[in-house]
Amino acid sequence: MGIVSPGFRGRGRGRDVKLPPGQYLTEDFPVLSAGPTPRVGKDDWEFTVTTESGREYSWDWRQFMELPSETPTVDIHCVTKWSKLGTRWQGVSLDTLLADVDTAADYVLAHSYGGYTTNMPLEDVLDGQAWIAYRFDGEDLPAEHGGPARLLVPHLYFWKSAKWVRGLRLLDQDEPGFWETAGYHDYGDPWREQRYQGD
Ligand SMILES: Nc1nc2c(c(=O)[nH]1)N[C@H]1C(S)=C(S)[C@@H](COP(=O)(O)O)O[C@H]1N2
Ligand SMILES: [Mo]
Repeated sequence: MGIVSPGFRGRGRGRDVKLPPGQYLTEDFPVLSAGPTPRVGKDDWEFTVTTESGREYSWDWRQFMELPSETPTVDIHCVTKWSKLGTRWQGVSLDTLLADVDTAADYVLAHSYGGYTTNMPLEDVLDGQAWIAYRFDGEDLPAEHGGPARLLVPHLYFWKSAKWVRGLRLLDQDEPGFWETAGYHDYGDPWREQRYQGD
């Protein structure tokens, strides 16, 4: 008899759990931050989209709360190998935020209060794939998990989901962010195990 008890692989509410290669399941919600947690009050919070021509679109918290929100339930995959299934969020779709933004850019660089950045193709944050999330599991998003609001891009490794997000820069040319500059993969698809440059 092995140390993996029968039925272990069947965990996760009866469905067959399919994880990206090299990942393991966790039930808790680890905190991974490269620096101190910025404390950004909702009164001071602002979210700005800057286009490739320098045009800016900004929302303060009150305006942001007036936008229609969605409640995605998604699986998240951290490059340190934990995955968490069925996480429940509330946030504003990037489709909503970018709907009236005049751009022909191909890339986006998300930037955060505290200085963190991360990049991805613009098409990866459109078509129902990304949100600015402000609630997790029915509660306001705690500061350690990125509150007041964070980017949520669950189909890419979780380092792309910038906590304390303050804006998006839309760019004609790809520009690597914090971890991408440090040797992590430019795109970061967990299903293709794109952890590091060259993967
Ligand atoms: N601003 C900011 N966003 C960040 C990070 C960070 O250090 N700073 N870490 C990233 C990494 S590596 C992961 S795995 C997730 C962790 O989110 P969590 O702490 O809510 O689990 O946030 C991502 N977003
Ligand atoms: Mo991570």
